[in-house]
Amino acid sequence: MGNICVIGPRGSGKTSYLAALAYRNRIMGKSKGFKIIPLSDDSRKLAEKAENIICEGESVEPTVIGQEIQAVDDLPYYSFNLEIKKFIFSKPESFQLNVRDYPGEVFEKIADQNSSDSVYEEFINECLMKDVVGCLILLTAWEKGADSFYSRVMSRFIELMDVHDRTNDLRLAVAMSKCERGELWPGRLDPETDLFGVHLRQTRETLREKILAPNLRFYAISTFGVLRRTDPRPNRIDEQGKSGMASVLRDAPHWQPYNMIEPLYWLSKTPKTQVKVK
Ligand SMILES: Nc1nc2c(ncn2[C@@H]2O[C@H](COP(=O)(O)OP(=O)(O)OP(=O)(O)O)[C@@H](O)[C@H]2O)c(=O)[nH]1
Ligand SMILES: [Mg+2]
Repeated sequence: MGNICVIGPRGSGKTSYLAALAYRNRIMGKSKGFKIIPLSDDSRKLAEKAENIICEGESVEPTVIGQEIQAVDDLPYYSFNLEIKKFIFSKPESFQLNVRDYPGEVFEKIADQNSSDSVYEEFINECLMKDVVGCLILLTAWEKGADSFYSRVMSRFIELMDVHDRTNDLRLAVAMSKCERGELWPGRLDPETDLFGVHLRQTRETLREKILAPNLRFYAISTFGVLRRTDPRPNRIDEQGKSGMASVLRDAPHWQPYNMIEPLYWLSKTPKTQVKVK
């Protein structure tokens, strides 16, 4: 059983990632050694919408705080059961994953010391509650300015972890999302060195400095993936969606997301407490 937070800036792919998790099982989950079963009403609804979200970009609308969403409880809350079979003859391991789909807006507010709206405060309190085992942090930008911004957000987030007494027992899986992008794809094999070390070095250092090594891992993930093992072109095209340009799958029958489960598996293995070493 694991409460996990998926957080990240606007447009970093959080809703798409969750939709893909909900949908994946229908097309290939079982054959790839894992099985995902949506448990809550919200996750069942997401599974139904997922095909349109992923394949047609229909309703990948930004998650925003507004009239319909005035409190964290108004945001969708997904529960899945994940069953993973690591080796052919091994017994499957099963764990429950509970996750809320937060808007990027609240993540971006972390850097702002004066932020004090109620949704933001509820978000921080919920994310850093003792029964949350870890956070999957999706970062996406690597152009000029992104590194220093992410680094500021992370630095403040770590201060907040400290205030909530979570510095030593909250795991952070920090992922570069949309890693099928040509410039990033070759770096996916060792993302800590070849993605974060190259494009988000300051962010990596801020995290390494303050988070215990056993509680920190870097990942590369892509909800869309590439066309084929032998054809590393992104399985993605940009189309006009309902609310502006949206990226959608290019070749749905060959959809092969990259590394979506690995960070969840690691987060779910969180030991309850870590020995304090610094
Ligand atoms: N290239 C690429 N685009 C993706 C991927 N995953 C999502 N996207 C696109 O990124 C855009 C934003 O995706 P969302 O899932 O809405 O992002 P979000 O993090 O939920 O955004 P907010 O709700 O605003 O915080 C959409 O156009 C998606 O189609 C991916 O793996 N690769
Ligand atoms: Mg969203």
